[in-house]
Parts: sequence; structure tokens; C-alpha cells
Amino acid sequence: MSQALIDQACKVMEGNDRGSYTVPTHGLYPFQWNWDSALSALGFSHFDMDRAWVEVETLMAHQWEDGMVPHIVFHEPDDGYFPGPDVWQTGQSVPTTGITQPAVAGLALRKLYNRAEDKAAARTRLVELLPKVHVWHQWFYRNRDPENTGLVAIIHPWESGRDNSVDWDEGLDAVPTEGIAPFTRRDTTHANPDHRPTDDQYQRYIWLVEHFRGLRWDNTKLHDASPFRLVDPGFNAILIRSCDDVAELAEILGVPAMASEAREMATKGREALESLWNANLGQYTCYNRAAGILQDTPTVGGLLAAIAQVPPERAEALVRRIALLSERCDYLVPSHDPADDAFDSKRYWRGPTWLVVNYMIAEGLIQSGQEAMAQRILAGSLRLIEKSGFAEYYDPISGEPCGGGDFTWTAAMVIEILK
Ligand code: 9WN
Repeated sequence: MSQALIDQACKVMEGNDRGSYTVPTHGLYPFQWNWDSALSALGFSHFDMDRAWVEVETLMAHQWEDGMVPHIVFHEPDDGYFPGPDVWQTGQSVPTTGITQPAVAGLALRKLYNRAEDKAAARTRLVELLPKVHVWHQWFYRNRDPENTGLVAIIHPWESGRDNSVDWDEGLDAVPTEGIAPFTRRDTTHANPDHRPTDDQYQRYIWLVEHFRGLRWDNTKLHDASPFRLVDPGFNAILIRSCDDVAELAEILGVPAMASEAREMATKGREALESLWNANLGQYTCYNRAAGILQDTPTVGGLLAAIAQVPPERAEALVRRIALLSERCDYLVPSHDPADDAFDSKRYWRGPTWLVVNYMIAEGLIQSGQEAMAQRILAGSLRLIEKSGFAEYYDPISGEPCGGGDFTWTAAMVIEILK
């Protein structure tokens, strides 16, 4: 059974392979996405190590001069996606968006290196890649944490990778919709509109893009100029974990300065994460930096914090919280608590379960010694695949497939779990 699933997963990945990068899925997402690529590299590493490195190399080749790694690289023109390069207008030679995404690449590099049989070859690739990833991490703290709190803010919901999460509802209330150029969405022609963000949310997404474009994508200005500034525990935890991984790799490469800078960022971030602990809910929650409010939104962003090797009592509490969620749905881990009024079992990041998130939570729990819950989450992920194939995401109650089909990172996670 497992070998059959692995074979199917490899086929999905190969079908979305464009040579030097993969698209998340045909039609809906025809370009290279940042965190999709880093997670897909993990899948490739089990059957084509060279291809795994190439995935990350292609992504990092489009790093901006200031250090940012963009959330989408528009390698080939394609009218099937909105907003395309004509809307972003970032002026990059190969067009990209002007925002970023969760910093998974550092974590991916460490796994690739650890798995590589030919360590000398892996080292050669790492020597090129590691400084780029480190510079990206420094970019984050410099530009998205101007007051040096240890936590970075996202300035657009798309940066979180959890686009229409309830976490962003209040923050988006502060974003106007007046004055934006009329546009036609493309996503709803590929996927069921009831599973996607609303038109009102899209208007706010586009307002932010036009606002940043008006500031010429100058990252020294965007944070303070954005009415939307949200501190996401999951996003920060991924960054912290990747800083840990860069530190380890830098030591292996014999670059002590990079190792200590990376460790310093991780330590400061991990300490600051504690300010996002929400005792009412028994999990971490988002802080709305623009409004100065620690939110009460019970989303998976706060559980994803497990990936940053949080203190043992926090990891235990997160396990308790996930156990509670398991009484409310059959397929862990729902992106929103089913007991909350805002839960919507099929609408994207407002309820559905995503394999990449499950994988990262489990990865963190294993590191924290919480093996039983981690294995439960991973086993549940495979039940979803057996029931509903390689979908973009799943209804956590019925297990139905939602969004796009034949999804690259879902397939990559299956290989990663089974190998
Ligand atoms: C916007 C590609 C991406 C993922 C995100 C997911 C979705 C894009 C969209 O698809 O976002 O970036 O247009 O909906 O939310 O996490 O990286 O798979």
C-alpha cells in the first residue's frame, strides 16, 4: 500500500515539474511559489536528490537585492492566474511578486544535507545556498521587526500562506477597498468559489498590493506604511526553526560568524514567541501589531508554533489543544477550531486540514518529544490521502477533497511521511 501511494505521489510531482521548479498544481497556480518549493524539495529528496537541490536553487536565484525572497516567481507568462506581473510591477528581470512567504527553505536545506549520501557534493551546493537563506532571515528581522521585538510581522495575508484565515479578519478591516483598479479573479474559474476567499477579501488583498506598488516596493518603508501588520506565531516559528537550521549548517561549513548570528536571531525569536501565548485558549495566537491587540482567534497558526522547539510545557499544552480539536473533527489538524462560529469546513484556511501544516506541526512535536500526537497527526494525514487523493486541502469533518487537485506539496508530504 505505501509503495503504491509513494508511486502515485511521485507521479503527481513529476506532472507538476517544469524542469527547474515545480508548479503547485496545473491551472490554478502556474508559477513557482516560495514555501511550496521548499516543502516540495523534501519530497524530491527521497527519489531525486539533485532535483531537490535545484528546486531550492531556482527559488533562491530570484532573491531580491535587499535580501527578500519573493512569494511567487513568474517564470513563464500565464493568464490563468490573477494577480500577475502586470499588477505587481516589481521591476525584477524575471518578474516576481513583491511580498514574501514563510521561511521554510532553511529547514529544507538542513534536511537535504542530512539526507545526502554524497556529503561533498551537498556541501558544494550548501556553500552557495546557505548565505542566501541567512541573508533572507536577516532581511526579515531588519525590515519586519523595526522595533527589534524579536518577532516579525506580515504585511499581507498572502505572506502567511494562510490567506483567508480568521486571523486576518480584524486586520483586514483596517484595509480600505476604495480606488483600486477593477479586476477579474481567475482562481474561481479553477476551483469552487465556496472553497476560496471572498470577493471582499480579494479587494483588500489588491488594495495592499497597489499601496505597496505606489511605494515602489521599498521594503524599508512597507512595514510602517502598511495598515495591515500581523504577528503570526506559526510564521515566526518557521523562521526561528530555519534560523536554528542555518546555525547548525553554518557550523558544519565552518562559518562561525553566520552560526552565531543565526543562533542569536533564533534565541531572541523563541523568547519573544512567549508573548503570543494565549492562556485562555491554551495555544499561541496572533498579535495585531497595527492595533496593539493579542487576538483570541483559535487557528492553526498558533499550533504551528510547535515547530520552533517551544518550552516543554508549551508543547504539552499544544498537544492537549490538538487532542481537544480531535474531539471536534475526524481529520486533524483543522486550520480553525470547529467549535468557533467562524469555522467553515471547506473554505480554504477557515477550517480545512492541510498536509503541509500537519507535517510541520508533527515535525516540531517530534523534536519536543511529543511522539504520540505527532504520529497520530501523520497517520490521519495518510487516511485523508487514501480517502480523497492528493488534494490541495481537505474538509476536516468529512475528509472530502477541496481546492485544486494533483497537488505538488501534498504529494511531497506523503513521500516525506512514508519514506
Ligand atoms: C496566493 C500555492 C499557494 C500557497 C498558499 C495558498 C495559496 C495563493 C492563492 O496557494 O495561495 O499565494 O492564490 O490562493 O494559500 O499557502 O503557497 O500553493
